[in-house]
Amino acid sequence: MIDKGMPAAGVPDAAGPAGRPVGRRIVLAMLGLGAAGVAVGPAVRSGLGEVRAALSRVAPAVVPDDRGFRYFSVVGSVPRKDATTYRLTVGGLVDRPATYTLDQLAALPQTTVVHDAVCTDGWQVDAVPFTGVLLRDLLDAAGVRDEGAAVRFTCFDGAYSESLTLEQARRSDVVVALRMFDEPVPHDSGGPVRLFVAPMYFYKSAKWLSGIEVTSQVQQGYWEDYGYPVDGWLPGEEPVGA
Ligand SMILES: Nc1nc2c(c(=O)[nH]1)N[C@H]1C(S)=C(S)[C@@H](COP(=O)(O)O)O[C@H]1N2
Ligand SMILES: [Mo]
Repeated sequence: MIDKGMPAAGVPDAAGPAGRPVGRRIVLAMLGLGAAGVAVGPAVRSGLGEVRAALSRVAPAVVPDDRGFRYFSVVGSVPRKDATTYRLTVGGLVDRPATYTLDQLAALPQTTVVHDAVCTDGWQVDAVPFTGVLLRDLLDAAGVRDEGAAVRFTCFDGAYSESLTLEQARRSDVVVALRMFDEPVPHDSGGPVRLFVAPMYFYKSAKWLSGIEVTSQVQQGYWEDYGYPVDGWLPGEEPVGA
């Protein structure tokens, strides 16, 4: 099932984290680790994990960092952005499109959301504090038009995308994060600005966030093109009646 020469359709940069192609042997080693995996229920792992496992050249970091995060990127290298070069645009179906610098985002009211970060691969980091601007504040500042029903996120890695319904986007636990554990979000963790959609699997939390676009309907994101659910609720988090 793995590495049967699957074309890299939708995988713009079929290379490992170091920019080198990930060979079959390494992929098998990773799958071995995945099979030994933990926490997430078997249904989730077989449903979602295998999708990603089949994309044999997209390699998550095998070794967790000291907090337990495993670096993930669908491209081999991501440009670094700082206070001088970083920009976040808010546009689409809004009355007042805007572009924010890092300093401008930092000057807005900041909210801390604490929640477990849970990857579908079977790892999680408990109670991660992410601090930043509530997504709904940026949407309100932009003035969502009546036709707006969803939000699409794009990233300066040039490849990843995600989306939420407007209702999900307006929740008080969805934050455009500038800080993590009360430090600036590091590059490897998606800094200087990443999304944190606390009640959903971590794939919904786009790293290296560069664009927020209000759309008329949900446009599925990167992993969703491979079968991941668009509504990526964590177990028990799905709103009643949703
Ligand atoms: N831009 C971008 N965002 C992304 C991803 C990615 O590959 N690119 N991977 C997602 C997945 S599947 C997970 S589990 C987390 C990983 O975050 P980390 O690298 O900080 O551990 O980021 C999510 N956001
Ligand atoms: Mo993930």
